[in-house]
Amino acid sequence: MSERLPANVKRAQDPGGRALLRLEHEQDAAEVSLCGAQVLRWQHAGGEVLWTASQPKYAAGQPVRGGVPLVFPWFGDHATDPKLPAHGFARNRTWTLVHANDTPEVVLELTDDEATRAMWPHSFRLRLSVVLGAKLRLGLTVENTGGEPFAFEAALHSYFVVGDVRTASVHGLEGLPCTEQAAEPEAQWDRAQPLRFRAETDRIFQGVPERLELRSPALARTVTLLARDARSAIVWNPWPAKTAKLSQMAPDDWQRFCCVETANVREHAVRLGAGEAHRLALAIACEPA
Ligand code: TA6
Repeated sequence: MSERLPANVKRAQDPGGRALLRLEHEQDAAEVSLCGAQVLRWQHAGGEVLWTASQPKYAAGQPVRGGVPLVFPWFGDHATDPKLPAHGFARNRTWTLVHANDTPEVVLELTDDEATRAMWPHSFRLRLSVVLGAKLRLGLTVENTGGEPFAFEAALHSYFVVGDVRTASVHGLEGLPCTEQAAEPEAQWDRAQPLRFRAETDRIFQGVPERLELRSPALARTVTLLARDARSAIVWNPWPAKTAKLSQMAPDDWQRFCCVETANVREHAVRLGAGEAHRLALAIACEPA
């Protein structure tokens, strides 16, 4: 898209010189990288809502650790080929701006090419809509543009600033079936209670409600996630031991964030017939607690 942008959508560059789009609304701003259609920042009511690692790498073909990396078409490690990128390839590819308006909204697009088909033999069109207003609204549309059905996993892998993860809590997942993937998790926890962080946490919840809350007493802040057509949620904090093995992280970074991811994974992978489409939507609100 080469035509002029609305006044509240500006082309800019991130610290690594990669192209990004800056959306402005009243005193708020959001930044979206064309690399991976990754929302990098959301400044709201004078504060940053999305977390970024202390040693971020803004390099071509890889996600910054933070913001909202997109997971597609598989979640986690590839089921059979360890050489393929974790969390799929969508977050590593350069997307194209196909629409912008003065809401403000931007729509970025990624379609299959030889490189993606070598990793995943299907034709697809992804579109990510980002709308900035009182809330930050994301919509990920997946279209099967080929002649054969396919199944995919997808997630909005959102990193949130929490101040001190040891006093944060996630509400709305109580009593749901979940799988803990952490290497050194909490020995046991009361599933009837809101999720608290007391050890490495890497839990996949299924059959999740549309509304989840992340409460951060250290910031006197509540983030509300209102999702549509997302049946999974993943809650993640690496705790110190795993943090030491992760890229872009300072040793104490684990204390200041958690991920609450809006997804369709594992048994809730989405199946699309030829020509069918699916839209995963998320509205993020951030208010004083
Ligand atoms: O969503 C949780 C998770 O799958 C963790 O296991 C951890 O690997 C995290 O994603 C970050 O993955 P990344 O590939 O971005 O380092």
